[in-house]
This record gives sequence, structure tokens and C-alpha cells, in this order.
Amino acid sequence: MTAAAHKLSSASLAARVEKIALTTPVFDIHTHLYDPALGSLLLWGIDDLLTYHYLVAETFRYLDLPYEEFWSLSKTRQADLIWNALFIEHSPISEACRGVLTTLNRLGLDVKKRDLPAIRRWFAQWKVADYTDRCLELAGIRQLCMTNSPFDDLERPVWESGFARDQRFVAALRIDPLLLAWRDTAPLLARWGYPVRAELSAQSCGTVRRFLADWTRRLQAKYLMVSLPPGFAFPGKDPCARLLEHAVLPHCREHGLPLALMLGARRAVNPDLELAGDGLGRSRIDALENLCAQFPQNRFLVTVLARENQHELCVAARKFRNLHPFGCWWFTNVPYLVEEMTRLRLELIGLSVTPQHSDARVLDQVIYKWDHSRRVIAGVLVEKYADLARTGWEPTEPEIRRDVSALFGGAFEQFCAH
Ligand code: HDL
Ligand code: ZN
Repeated sequence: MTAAAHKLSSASLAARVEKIALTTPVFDIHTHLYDPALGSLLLWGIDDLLTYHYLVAETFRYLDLPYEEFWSLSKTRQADLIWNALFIEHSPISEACRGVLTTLNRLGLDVKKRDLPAIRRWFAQWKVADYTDRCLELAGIRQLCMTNSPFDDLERPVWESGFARDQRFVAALRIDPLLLAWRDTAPLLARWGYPVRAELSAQSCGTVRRFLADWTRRLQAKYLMVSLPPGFAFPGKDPCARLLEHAVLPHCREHGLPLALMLGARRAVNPDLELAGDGLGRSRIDALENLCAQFPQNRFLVTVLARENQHELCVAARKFRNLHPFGCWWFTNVPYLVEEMTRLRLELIGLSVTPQHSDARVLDQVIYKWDHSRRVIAGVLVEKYADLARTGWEPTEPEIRRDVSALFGGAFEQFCAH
């Protein structure tokens, strides 16, 4: 394409922007998916789709079944209950319900038959390796980040014995128990060959850094990550603040890795719902600003759970170039808020942001999560480029492709590489 690149007529601009947004390969920077080599940790197929904890929470609004009775059922029986409550007895209007149907439709199944046994028979014919390729292809994913925890008793031994990696599945080192449950975690580290004392001496911080270094290398981690509760404050004298300052952030600087902070999750608001029982709270963005200001050599990938925090996060990102906002996380991942947040971010901080990640827990979900998000993001971009065209600035197709590639992982990779 010549320097005077192909100028887009206003009529075709919207169609071009939409096509680019719907087809540009994406780096999905936060998921709970696993390299197929991690075996049964990777969830996939209709019963895993239906027993997604978002759908469990929605189902209990219609069920008067005791929680423990539901949890004692097989996954298939749980899926039957969810299918009947959310798809047959009520129209599947919610984002998580519609997502299941988008996924099945994109896979070529005829959902109007409402035939769950036939859907199960269709899935039974797939092998996970082929199905993984199919799902990533339909979602347009070039790479994705997993959530990898040394504190997960099922996952840890697989990493310790080692396996041939699928390069599409990039590791991220998740450290919540280290920061949020130090007193329980210290003895674990000691048992694993990292003798530390609960009092958190300088020597213990050094040993925590050795633990982080060993796991960073084992995983070839792209970044470290932690989910912090709404009350998280910094600076502070608590173990979380002290471990961040004297172990985690020095480790990230030494290894040139960002730290992903996911702020605002209130765990076990309703413990009977298990994984579905978490809620949210408004986070303290001043804590984040203090971290960015005090540690300018560290880089922070940040997503916040409360809608009320989104504007503050964008303003904080304008103040600190070592802060990279990402995703419409969890309870904000609904079209209404994805549009609001994407518009807010593009208007306040332009293209130096990663507007979405899938947070997929089930492989097949990437198909719907990216289909839905791409369409919403495309709509906002069409409007933004049309606004530019109205000023006489004519966005060229190479420029639009460049911009969308940045939003879909390029800006993240640049942020990680600095
Ligand atoms: O802490 C997290 O990474 C969250 O994404 C939780 O895993 C949550 O349960 C979830 O799956 N949200 O989408
Ligand atoms: Zn997550």
C-alpha cells in the first residue's frame, strides 16, 4: 500500500472498521484456561459451559433447592437443572446465557431445537487438541494468558515435573495466597524449601524473592498477578503492603515483569455459592496512585471490578505512564458496561489501553466472549473514527489496522517490553 494509503470513503468507513475489529487476531491477556498439557484442568464442552459459576448464581435465583444438594449432584445433573431453569423455563436473556448460545451457534449447532442430549452427543465426538484449535480459531485468538498458581495443589506438580508447552498458552504467575494469607502461606513456603518466618524479616523477603524467581522461570511468566480486596491500601504496615514493597515489586523490576493488580473482589459474600459466591466493592485508587508514584520503575496492569472506579482508573492512567488499564472484568463484562468503559477509555486515554480480556474459565467461552466484545468495541470505534472523519482527518485502513492491533494486545506487549 502506497504512502498515500487507500483513503476510506465515509460510506465504507463503518464497514471497514467493523471488519477489522471483528477479524484482527487478539492476545487475550487474562483467562483461567490451561495449556492442554495440563489435562483435566482445562474445562471445555457443554456441561462445563452450563455449570459456569456465572450461570450457577443465576440459576439459584429460580431454585429453592438447598445449596449442598445442588453441589452433591453430578456435573451433568447440575447442567440439566441450569439448562431447564435458564434456557427452557425462562428465555436465556442474560449475557452468560446468551454466550452459551452464541458459542453453540458459531460452532454450527442448531440451538432452536433446544435438544441438550443432541448437543452432548455432538461434543462427545471431539478430541481436546482439535477442539482447542477450533475454539481459538473461531475466537480469533493468537495467544492467551493463563492464570497459574503455585498454590494450586493440582497445578503445582504438573509444572514441577515439566511438560512441552503450547506457545499459544502464555503463563501468568498468580500470587494471591502469598499477599492475602501470609500467615498460612509462610509455612507452605518453608515446606517447599523456602524457609521464611511469619515476622517477615529482610531475610524472609529475600527468600520470597527466590520463590518468585524460581516460579517465574519455571512458568516463563509474562507477568505476576494478584486480586486485591476493595480495602487494599498502600502504603501500609500489613504483610500485603510489606511483601509488595520488599519482595514482589523488586522481583518484578529485577525480571522486567509487570504486576497485574485486579482490584475490588470481595471473596465469599455468599460462601454457599462457592466459586459463584464472590461480590465486589469500590477500591481505593489512591493506593494504586501511591504504588505508581513510589515505584516508577515498576509497571502495573490494572483492572477494577466496580463500575464506580472506572473513571478514576482512567484519570490515574493519565497521570502515570507505568499504569496500563485493561479489561472489562467479571461483573463489568456485560455489553452495557463494555460500551460505557470502552468509550470512556478511548475518550480519556486514547489507544494506550487494553479494552478487553475474556476471563474465560471454559475453553469454548472464548468464542462468545470475543464475539460479543468485538461487536461492542467495533461500535465504539466506528463512532470514534466517524468523529475524526468529520474534522476532515481521513483515517486510512493501515492506520485503523494498526490501532486495532494495539487495542487487541499490541499495546499490552509494548507495555510489557519496556
Ligand atoms: O480473580 C479472578 O481472576 C476472577 O476473574 C475470578 O476468577 C472470577 O471467579 C471470575 O472467573 N471472573 O470472571
Ligand atoms: Zn480472572
